[in-house]
Amino acid sequence: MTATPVIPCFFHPKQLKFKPKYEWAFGEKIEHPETTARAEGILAALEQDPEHFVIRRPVEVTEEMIHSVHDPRLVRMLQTAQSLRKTDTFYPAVFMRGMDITPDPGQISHAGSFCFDSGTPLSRETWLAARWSASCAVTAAMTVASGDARIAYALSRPPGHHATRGLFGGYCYLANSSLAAQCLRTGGARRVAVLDIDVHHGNGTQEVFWDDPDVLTISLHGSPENFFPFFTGFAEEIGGGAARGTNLNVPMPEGTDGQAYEMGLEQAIARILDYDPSFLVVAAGVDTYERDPMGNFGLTTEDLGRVGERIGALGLPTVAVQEGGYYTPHIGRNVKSLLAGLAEGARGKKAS
Ligand code: Q9C
Ligand code: ZN
Repeated sequence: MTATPVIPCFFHPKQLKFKPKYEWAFGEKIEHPETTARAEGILAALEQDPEHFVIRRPVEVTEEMIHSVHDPRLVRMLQTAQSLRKTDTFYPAVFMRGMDITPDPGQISHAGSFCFDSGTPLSRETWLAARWSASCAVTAAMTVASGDARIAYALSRPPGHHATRGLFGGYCYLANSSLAAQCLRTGGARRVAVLDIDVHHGNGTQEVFWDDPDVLTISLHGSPENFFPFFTGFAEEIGGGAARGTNLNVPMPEGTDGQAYEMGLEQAIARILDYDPSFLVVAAGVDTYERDPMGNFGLTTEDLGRVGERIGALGLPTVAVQEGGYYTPHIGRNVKSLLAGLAEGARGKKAS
């Protein structure tokens, strides 16, 4: 029996410099869910298993690469936040619209014009952490594109799939999974598929590639009828222009368990097989976990392994980018289960 190859996992300690303070939840001030403990929990679990995972430092992403996905004005706003005072956390609070206004990305008070969600704050460390988070995704993509690994993992934090071309939100500042996909495209890939298994709709990825027929975007998530981000993620959203049919949303009801999830996943798998991409990006949120504090699905650690195995069995060179998944003592083993599943599936060992 041959061992599965070691999975390179990218992470930079500077990603831990950003500590969003709190969030309002129905009038209650709660600790901000996007904690450093998430990343630390994942890192500790991976480090404990050197037979299967090796931690590496990412190469810093270029501004040119970031601009291949993002409006330079969003980048400028995140950089503006670097001048906040050390102890300040800035919550966008003015969301002016419908007037003849020109938001200034050099002015922190205009941050609401570059943001869609008041629960996603800025501090002087946001840009630093977001840049290294994106660097993990892009380095993982380069590692797979060059053939150095068949599967690579980016321990991206803060997450990215809610960030659009011009807006941050949903705890996301830079669109890490989109950047990974774009990186594979510029590396010469014919077609790339992004499969988003975070429990929330990947609205940012959907928007970035909405008109691009060369990137298939798929998201499985809690129905936006009653779940964040509310405005997007409906099945009717299929892509625009020449890209019609290259976006697939699979909204699922609250309480979806491993068995029900499998049916949605099979739909996604069938679409990917039909599209025949040369690379796969998995927007790997683990907030589908039954005890996730933000999620509303009921997947177990073992279910996550089976999901990984099914995706791995596609046999595609794969970049897994961490998205959501909030702190429980199980976050590390959940990510490990998903990644080990990917490797097992890729090896051709059948799910039991
Ligand atoms: N007070 C990701 O999983 N906030 N983002 C919900 C709760 C938004 C989650 C409001 C949740 C965003 C990457
Ligand atoms: Zn999520």
